[in-house]
Amino acid sequence: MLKIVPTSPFDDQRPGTSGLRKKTVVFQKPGYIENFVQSIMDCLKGFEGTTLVVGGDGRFFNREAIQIVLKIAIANGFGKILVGKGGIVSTPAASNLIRRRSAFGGVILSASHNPGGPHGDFGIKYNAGNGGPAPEQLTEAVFTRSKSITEYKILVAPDIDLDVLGLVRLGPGEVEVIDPVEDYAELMQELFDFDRIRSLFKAGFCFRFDAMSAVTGPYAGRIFVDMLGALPDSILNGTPLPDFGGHHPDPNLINAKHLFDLAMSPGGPDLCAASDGDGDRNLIIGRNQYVTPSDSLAILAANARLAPGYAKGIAGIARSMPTSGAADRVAARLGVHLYETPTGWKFFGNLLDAGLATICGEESAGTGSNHVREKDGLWAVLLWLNILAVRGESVAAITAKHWADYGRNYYVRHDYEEVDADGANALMQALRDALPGLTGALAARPGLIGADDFAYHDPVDGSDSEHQGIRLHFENGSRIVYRLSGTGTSGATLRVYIERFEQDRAQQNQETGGALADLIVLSRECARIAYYTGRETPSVIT
Ligand code: VG1
Ligand code: CO
Repeated sequence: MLKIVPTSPFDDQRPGTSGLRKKTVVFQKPGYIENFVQSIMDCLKGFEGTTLVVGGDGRFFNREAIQIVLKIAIANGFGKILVGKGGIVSTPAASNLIRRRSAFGGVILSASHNPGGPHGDFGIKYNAGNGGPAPEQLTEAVFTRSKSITEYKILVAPDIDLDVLGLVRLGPGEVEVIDPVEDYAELMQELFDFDRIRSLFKAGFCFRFDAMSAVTGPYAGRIFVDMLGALPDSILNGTPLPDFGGHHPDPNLINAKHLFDLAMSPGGPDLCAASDGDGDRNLIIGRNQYVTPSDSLAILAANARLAPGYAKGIAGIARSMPTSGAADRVAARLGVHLYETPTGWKFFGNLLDAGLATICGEESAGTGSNHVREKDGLWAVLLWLNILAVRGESVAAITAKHWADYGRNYYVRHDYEEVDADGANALMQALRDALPGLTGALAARPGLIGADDFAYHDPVDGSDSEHQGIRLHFENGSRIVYRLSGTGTSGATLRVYIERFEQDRAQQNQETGGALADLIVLSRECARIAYYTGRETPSVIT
């Protein structure tokens, strides 16, 4: 039975960098998620009778939200829904399912690396038929629609049992509960040399992967242990839990400090890795060697040919603007184009679809390729394993050789989290006002040779995105970048990205904080951070 429910619009459903993210309690407000899902349906065209992929990262409210999505999607005319068993599908696996199964699109329930639980965050996003996040025009249309919506359509039907594989009818449509790992594991087998990685493990290579009690546990167990022969105790926190075991599923050096300590300990594992809530981020730490995401992108791109899926070479590299310039020199060496895009994976989609780029990455622990249209945590770990297996060298040796060859970009990100939104906006405005002619707090700064507000012109669809971050350019390629986060759920978060290039091999072994000390002081002074935010120091350093 179909029910049309009168509803009133919500005015706070503006999707950010990657979908709509709010406190879980906001999503639990009567009609909130229904409004947003119906708004998505109202903005899509021509989906009658087609297939939709649905799944999430297993966080609190995931199962309830999925039942609502299934009933609204079929009430609106979708013919079939593929949903992961237990409501589980990682973000990259959802992207793959949309593509492989020729679905019209997908709905992913996740707030990614944000904490979950009743007091944590929840999120939802729509991915299009290419498997990638909805383009800005669509997310804007959905937001506009959510402000004027007056009713939603939903089936009146019992809930689907998400724990039983197979096909069941739901109203006029059908739902297939599928194994969320199978298609993804097949794709990984096509891209990487599983035989060589298997030999690596057989030879005693010591590996730890922390799934952070989030979505990647089932994927890691199947691929690393069952298929590649890693020891079962290689996987830490491998069972998805609604509250992620009370941990923060963001694989950075603070939340995964135990991995860092393990990798730095005498006789520690050869490779420690982790992924985030929805499986699209990656953390890579070799024995005695942390690899920054920016360096990881550069090293993976430089060595991609060692994996069967990239043996013919890569067409181009894309990185988000705040990501360090390390990949730029790899692109130059390979003779391929380097694309610099705004933050957020959606900007890579057009480049990948058009075949202009093959490998993409962001400083925020996101790396991926044209195999799907999302960043992909396990993919990055598998590509590292493939490279390590073929080169037979340690992570530290590969990284040191890379720096010696290409130069090193010292890099750090400072986050000032949950600051007052008005203060953060005023800080950005003051910087913008000072850009022409380098006036105000930008006047007479040593080494500052220029500044701009990053704007991107999409070479594929011709769209323009402005105000994507303030860049201060210093001599020798050093940079300070400022932008406000689009994924936070309370107050504002100011992100400051600091980078210095070092070609001299003798100078490549400094401690990052020391190597960047002068620029760090400048980053605070140029933006008058303490004045606008009341914070002397950042809350998170990655
Ligand atoms: C952050 C990162 C950005 C990433 C986004 C989504 O956005 O900086 O690089 O694409 O999260 O990642 P922001 O606007 O807060 O800086 V995820 O793992 O949430 O899909
Ligand atoms: Co994520």
